[in-house]
Amino acid sequence: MKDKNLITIEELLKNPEVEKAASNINQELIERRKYIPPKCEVFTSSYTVLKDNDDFKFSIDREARKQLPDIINNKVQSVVGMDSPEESFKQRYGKKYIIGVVFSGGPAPGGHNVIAGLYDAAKRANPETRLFGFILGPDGIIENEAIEITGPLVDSYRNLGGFTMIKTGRGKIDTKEKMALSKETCKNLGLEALVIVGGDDSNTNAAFLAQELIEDRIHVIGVPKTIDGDIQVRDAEGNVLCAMSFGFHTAARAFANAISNLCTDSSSDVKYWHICKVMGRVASHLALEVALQTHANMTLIGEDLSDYIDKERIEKAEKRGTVDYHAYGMTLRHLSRVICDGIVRRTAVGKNYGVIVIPEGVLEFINEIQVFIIKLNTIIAEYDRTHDTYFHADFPVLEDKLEYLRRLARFEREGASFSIWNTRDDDLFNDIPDFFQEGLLMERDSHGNFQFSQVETEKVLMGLVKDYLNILKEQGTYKIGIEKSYYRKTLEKAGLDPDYFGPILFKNYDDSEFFLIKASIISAKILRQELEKEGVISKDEKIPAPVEKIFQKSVPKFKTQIHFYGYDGRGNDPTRFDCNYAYNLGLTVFTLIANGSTGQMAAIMNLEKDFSKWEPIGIPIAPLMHLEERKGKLALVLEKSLVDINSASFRVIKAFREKWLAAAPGEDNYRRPGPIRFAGKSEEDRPITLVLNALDDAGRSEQRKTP
Ligand code: FBP
Repeated sequence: MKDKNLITIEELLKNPEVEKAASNINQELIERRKYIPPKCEVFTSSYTVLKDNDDFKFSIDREARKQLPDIINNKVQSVVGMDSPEESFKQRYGKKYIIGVVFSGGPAPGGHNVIAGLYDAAKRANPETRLFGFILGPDGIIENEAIEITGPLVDSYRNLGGFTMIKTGRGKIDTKEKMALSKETCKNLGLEALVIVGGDDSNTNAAFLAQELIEDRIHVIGVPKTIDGDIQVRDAEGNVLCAMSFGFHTAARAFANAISNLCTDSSSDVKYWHICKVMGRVASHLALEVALQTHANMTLIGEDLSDYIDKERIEKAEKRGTVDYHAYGMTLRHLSRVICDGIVRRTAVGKNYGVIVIPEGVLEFINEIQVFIIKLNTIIAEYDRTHDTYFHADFPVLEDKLEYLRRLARFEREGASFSIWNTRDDDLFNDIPDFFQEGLLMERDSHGNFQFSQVETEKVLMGLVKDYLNILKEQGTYKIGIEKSYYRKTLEKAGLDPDYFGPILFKNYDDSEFFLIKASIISAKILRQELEKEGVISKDEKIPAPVEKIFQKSVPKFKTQIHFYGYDGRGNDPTRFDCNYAYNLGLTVFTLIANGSTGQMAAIMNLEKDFSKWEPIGIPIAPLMHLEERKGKLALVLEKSLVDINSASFRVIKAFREKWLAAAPGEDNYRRPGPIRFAGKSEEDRPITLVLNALDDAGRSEQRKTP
């Protein structure tokens, strides 16, 4: 029925409240755009120069020396402020530059501020300087798709998340043809410098481009970005040059806020286990930071699992006089047992709920899966190479791919050809669920990396957990603990004596706060038999209602809610830490360009300290490169930094594991990081991992000082 008193749509749309709601501009956006990040002390000088810093040494790979001869001897460069340099320097610094910038790989909060910092520094040195942004990542360079980055464009993206301004892509300039096209683009635009904002693979690419473009005097500068936090640079002596890439803090804080909310919900509703997969393609840095931020009940750290040694198995094998190679590293099955153990222990004290954090890349650290990944990477790359075609195009559906693998195993068995895929591999592979087979056979990214974000890791793991919990339930060891006071109240209310029934029902009818029904009583039928045996009831009598109620209450249901935290946090607006960090990286980039550097990566040292101690530097990329297997071949790449299980941050979460599991009567120990707060003073100003790991570094440098 139409209500005559309703305001007309025309009037409604003119209402200021409606206009406000329909506008894309809200107060948060206005505040963010207005914010001017502080500059590191050196950038307040009129000019910034670079000084080679010989304190840092690298152990250089022979292949890197061969392939990157013109940039391999680059040094770490410190940025120094200067107000009145020589006239020739002033001329070079203040000349009109044409600079290109590109985002490469996954978005990371803070990227727009790198551009803003670079833009501000470049325009300050010479307002005539022009900045071009390549669209959709490295493909934009290859195809010469660029836009000019203007003041209003920069202003509209200051302190905002994403890489929306010029987009990004995972393209790679990895062939002679692509390299030639990229060179042509740079020359056509008259670029003096190209800035690549990317992860380990993109900075690897930056080094090769720097080498290639040196003869054309086009300088290439890298900027370390990735939410994964796996670009951490140390010199040969372990001195930290880059402790963390920008974007990590924001993503971790966004994930932590959402996961902390689940901790709150879960401990209120007390019926769900929330399984939270968090991004980080391989390294578990994000999961580690989330653990520190939230104190979730269980957090798996991939690097810890691969380091696992089953001492019991080793001892047993030693007694037999043999070696048990399966005792090294954790298997998927064993991992599911570890998770079940935590679940069963919490449930025994009445907490059949909780939050489990699983790093996206956890499977990389599980022996048997890693073997599959490596073998399949090699098989796919080998196929593409020898057939000069494309495996995924030739075998579009799973069944075709499996048939190809079966063929390889058969050839191997019949001795027709040598293959790394044998019958045992094939049998094991056929034992895993379809969706997981599909995941493992999925297309690799342009850098040859396995795309963990596309695999339902949590589904694989939780499938095993569910199966094992069912077994434990049948064995009577997975039970909900019954609170003593609740038990007594329930029986007394019905006029039954709790002390009479207690020893019949429970295996621990003593001083415990939570009682556990005996393992043998796994059904109402067995309960009735038990009561009959004890002479409590006769054959025709019913189980007393309060006793049945207590039994039913002890039967657990394992209910899960699955979540994936990745793209959401990656798209979050940056924390103040990332805003300031990325902006100063942009300022550093301009210093590197204006001082004629190439093959360097902009970085800031002392990020864990107060802002006044931040030190902008240039890090040489080539000396950091080493050989790694990619697409079945050895390739020079920047090494990914994994979680160090001896680091302070890991040792801290290990020390608190039991406390945060909270498998004891009483409250959980959750921490509430809250949402990212751009304004106000209550926001944590830097990642906790960064601060904790620096405690180790402070210790190490003290040790170095002591003779
Ligand atoms: P970068 O290393 O390029 O920064 O990307 C990291 C990441 O966000 C990973 O955490 C994740 O595994 C992957 O990207 C997802 O890739 P895609 O965006 O292609 O789905």
